Amino acid sequence: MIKFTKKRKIVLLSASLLVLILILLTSFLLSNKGQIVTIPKVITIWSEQEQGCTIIPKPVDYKSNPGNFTLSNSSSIYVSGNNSTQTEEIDKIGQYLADILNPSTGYNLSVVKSSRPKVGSIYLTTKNGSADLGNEGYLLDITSEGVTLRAYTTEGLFRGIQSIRQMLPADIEKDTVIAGVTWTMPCSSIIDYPTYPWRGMMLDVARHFLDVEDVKRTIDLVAQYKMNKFHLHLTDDQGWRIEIKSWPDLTKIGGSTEVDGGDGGFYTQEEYIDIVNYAKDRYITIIPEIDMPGHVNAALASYGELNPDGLQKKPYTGTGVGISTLMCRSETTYTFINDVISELAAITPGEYIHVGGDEASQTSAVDYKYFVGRVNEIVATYGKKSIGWNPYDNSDGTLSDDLLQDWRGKSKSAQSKGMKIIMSPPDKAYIDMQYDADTPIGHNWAGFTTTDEAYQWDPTDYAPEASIIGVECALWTEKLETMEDVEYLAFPRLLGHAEVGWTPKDLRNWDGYKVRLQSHGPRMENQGINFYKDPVVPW
Ligand code: TNX
Repeated sequence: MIKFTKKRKIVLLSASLLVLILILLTSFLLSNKGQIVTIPKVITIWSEQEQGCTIIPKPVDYKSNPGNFTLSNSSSIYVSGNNSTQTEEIDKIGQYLADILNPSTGYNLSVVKSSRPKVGSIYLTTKNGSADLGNEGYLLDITSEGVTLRAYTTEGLFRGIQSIRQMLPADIEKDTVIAGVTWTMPCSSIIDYPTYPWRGMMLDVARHFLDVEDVKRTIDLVAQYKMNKFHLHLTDDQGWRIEIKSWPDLTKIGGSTEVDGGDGGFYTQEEYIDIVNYAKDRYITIIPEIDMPGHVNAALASYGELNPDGLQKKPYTGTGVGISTLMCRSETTYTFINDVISELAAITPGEYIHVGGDEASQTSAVDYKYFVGRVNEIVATYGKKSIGWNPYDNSDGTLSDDLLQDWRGKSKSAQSKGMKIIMSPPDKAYIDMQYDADTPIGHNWAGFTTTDEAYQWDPTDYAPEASIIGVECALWTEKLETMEDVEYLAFPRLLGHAEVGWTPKDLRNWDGYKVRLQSHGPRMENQGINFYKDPVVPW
């Protein structure tokens, strides 16, 4: 047996300790490689042409490096959070990504819960994700060895996987196996986070009804451009589309028709919950809207007691606006609203309920202000905050933590109350406007809106930056009926609105954007999107 002197023992012990420390340090550094990044506070202007980036919305920072990463049949998607609940959440995001990548590659990429990704894999993690990234920011590092997506929250990872998918060849968006494609992504490092926390689309399902499947498809389509709010305009003169169990005729009568007298339709509460959950899995909040005190003929047609003469109105299938009002001084009206809001709030996890408030030309100004105050009290009773279209902000009942959805611009009341504003200027963001005189579908009361016009605007053109919470494009459906029509009007303009909400103003310019948009043509085609090939883009 070898005997050590005391001195030798100490030397040996310190040497092993040193080796241990070295091993621990190297493995720590290795497991964290690529994460020592300072999030820039000052935006550096970079050009997509120089860097070869085609992502929409344009990331805050993008550096291209030599080489490519290639996805292969032996790649996996590794997922790891800071605790087991988070890892489960990231597992679902990994699965969402696998479901996009597997059909076209023909691979069977599996999701592995581990923080030790094998070479050649994609790694999604919140470990060491800096809080400076905010809830939706992410870091994406692509080397020939692997792809690392890091974020502070799981939401940031969901936004980040949209960039991963856009960096793969456009064929990735097909739903059948495409042979002969090398599935590469350019080596690069991306630092990205949104400018505004509210980036949404509104869909009017009242003028023409769209079923659950159409709504889900639209949610999927907008999720890929990192939008996070989906606003459902659920009621209007022509239709009531959400089941209210205590007032069943709202859907039985009010939901039975639509513009031009079609069959209409409505969502049961179970279907609505299904939509809410579907959106939630895509980190999108549903914003339900009950439009009042105007735009209520469908309710007036369903219940006589909501009318001054006690008689039900006739269903309305025209396209006029400003034709109806609730009785603002009748307690029956507030009992009705209380029941509607209480049922809707119970199935709406988001913090906001939109209460409309637009074009109430049958309501006197005094009654309108009184009405908004009463409605806001009801909304608050159920733990929600309200949103309204102008002139909703003019009422004393509108409070600083309510939101104005601004379709007028330069709203003084909202600003003086310190309310935040969702910007929806009709000549830019009403995507039911015709593109030009030759395009067959849409309104043109706010003018024609070509794809470049829909892109070249900024919310700060209408209000100071501090008042703005974000951007929403609105698709009203008086003039459209089918999902094909929805896609034709929304695409490609919606991509521009997604970028206006996400990308800093100083990084945006039409010349760079139109080239990126062009490269999205095949992606939209592969998803079967019926988009308008606006001649302003070199498709
Ligand atoms: C205005 S602006 C409306 C809607 C119409 C739309 C058609 C606003 C809040 N309301 O009632 O559907 O124009 O473009």
